[in-house]
Amino acid sequence: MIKSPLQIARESYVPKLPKSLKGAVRMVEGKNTESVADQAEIKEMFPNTYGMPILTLEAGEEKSTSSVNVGVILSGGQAPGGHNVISGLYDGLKKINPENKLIGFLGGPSGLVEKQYVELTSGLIDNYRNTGGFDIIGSGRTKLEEVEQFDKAIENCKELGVTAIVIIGGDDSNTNACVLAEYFYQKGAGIQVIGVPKTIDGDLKNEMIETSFGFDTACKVYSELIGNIQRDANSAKKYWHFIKLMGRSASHIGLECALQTQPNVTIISEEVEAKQQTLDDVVSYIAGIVVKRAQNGDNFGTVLIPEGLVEFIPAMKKLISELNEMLAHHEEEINKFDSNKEKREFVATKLSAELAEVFKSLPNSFANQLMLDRDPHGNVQVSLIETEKLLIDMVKAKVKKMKKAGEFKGKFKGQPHFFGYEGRCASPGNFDSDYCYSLGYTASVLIRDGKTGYMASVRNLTAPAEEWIAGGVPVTMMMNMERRHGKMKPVIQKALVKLDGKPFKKFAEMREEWALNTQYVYPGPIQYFGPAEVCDNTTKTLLLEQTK
Ligand code: FBP
Repeated sequence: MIKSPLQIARESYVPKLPKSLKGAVRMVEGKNTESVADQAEIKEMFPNTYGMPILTLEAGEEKSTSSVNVGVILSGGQAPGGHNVISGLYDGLKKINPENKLIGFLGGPSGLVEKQYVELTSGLIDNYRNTGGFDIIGSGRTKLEEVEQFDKAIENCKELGVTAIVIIGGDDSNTNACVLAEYFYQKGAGIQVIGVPKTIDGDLKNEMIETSFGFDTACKVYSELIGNIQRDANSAKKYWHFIKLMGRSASHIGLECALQTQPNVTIISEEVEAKQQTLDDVVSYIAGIVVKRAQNGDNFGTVLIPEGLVEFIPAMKKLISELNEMLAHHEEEINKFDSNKEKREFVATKLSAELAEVFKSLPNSFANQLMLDRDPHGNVQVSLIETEKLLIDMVKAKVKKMKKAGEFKGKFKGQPHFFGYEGRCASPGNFDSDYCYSLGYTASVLIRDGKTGYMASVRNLTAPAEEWIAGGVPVTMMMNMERRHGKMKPVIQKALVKLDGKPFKKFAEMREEWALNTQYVYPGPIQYFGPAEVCDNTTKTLLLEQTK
């Protein structure tokens, strides 16, 4: 492995652990829990893993256990810090019993079913400490949902002597982890399953999971890039930059980047939905700011667009949901057509009259993108939908009309950008390095104490790492019933941006000023060495959420 000077220097960074995890640890049980909604249905589906208590780790007495083999899986999209979850887990397991072994299943959940694995030794792990990426074992999006897959997993674990699996994933992967935990329990398989909250999207959070790992670093990378673009825009003063930001569904990334960089326009999908806005309303809002800035002589600006926007525009949401069901039932027929034109025509005949009209009114390239394959969890792959280009075209058409009517005297030239993959594998900043290591370490203690169906949780995250509170939360506590692939399924409830929450309120209070007066902030790159106030700080979202 060829290492950059930064990677070599970062290898010696020692992640900070909460005080309670530094020595011997004991587990304290709290109150029993309920799921966030649909309690009766979830309880019936998870008779053994429902209602378990919240767990907190405290300083305690040394506990010796016989040696175990633990499996670890990285699931779904990459997020900065995954390697540190694995190194924290490894170090925790070795501290509990030096004979413990860690096995990495390769390429995501499929590695468990296909018995593709590697033993994670200290030699291997040391090369990946504090690095970005998931390449130590790879990741994947295979969904484990068939009984045959579960039974194969049991068979493979038995052959490898694995008695616990840690699944590092987002809401869908952790839902899966819980289904697996329940199945293993019911079958008496003797295999524990522990989840770890990962996703740059920031939508796996609740009162016990304050943030998912990777959100902090990814937002800092995007904010650096947005800042650089803003400085360019403010220097050349000739382009409007439309920047789509990853984060499949929720707009947390857009909101956090807005708070960090103060762009002229930020669209928050949750607000668009709450106000029942149409695509034209969104376009008119952006065009309105383009016109007002032009009146001040500013023919430039920045617009942040959340990746999932189209799914929050009520008419589009209905269309996508009908498309999801329709595509699930007519996949084979659609795939027989060679051209997108034929596909579009066929799809339009299968939609309800009202939505067929909406579908037909969309630009062809955009309609084609809406028909693309869903991911294994039934989600539209919004990263492939070019909303930034669509909005540029629509704003351009609108201001052209206004120009003709004498309502716009400026210029409008749009530049599209999409930031997503640029940040997902970045070197984790100190916050994610420490947080991830602590999560992995916490998972080792949950395994030591025989827990299953839990997610590792580390809280009090705006305090210094010493004061963080580690523990476990039953995954069933976060679940509700949702329609997926045309059927009602138990899933972890996605945390969307709260319009009455402090981060959104702060943004809403400032946005008019940021729109008209150029008040850009240029955050610059993540700093790995230097004073704590520069290197250890976390997101504005978390800071605002936790201010009393
Ligand atoms: P996870 O929810 O699995 O963490 O993935 C998040 C994400 O990065 C989204 O922001 C994005 O829409 C999606 O993954 C992209 O998926 P892919 O990696 O398959 O291109």
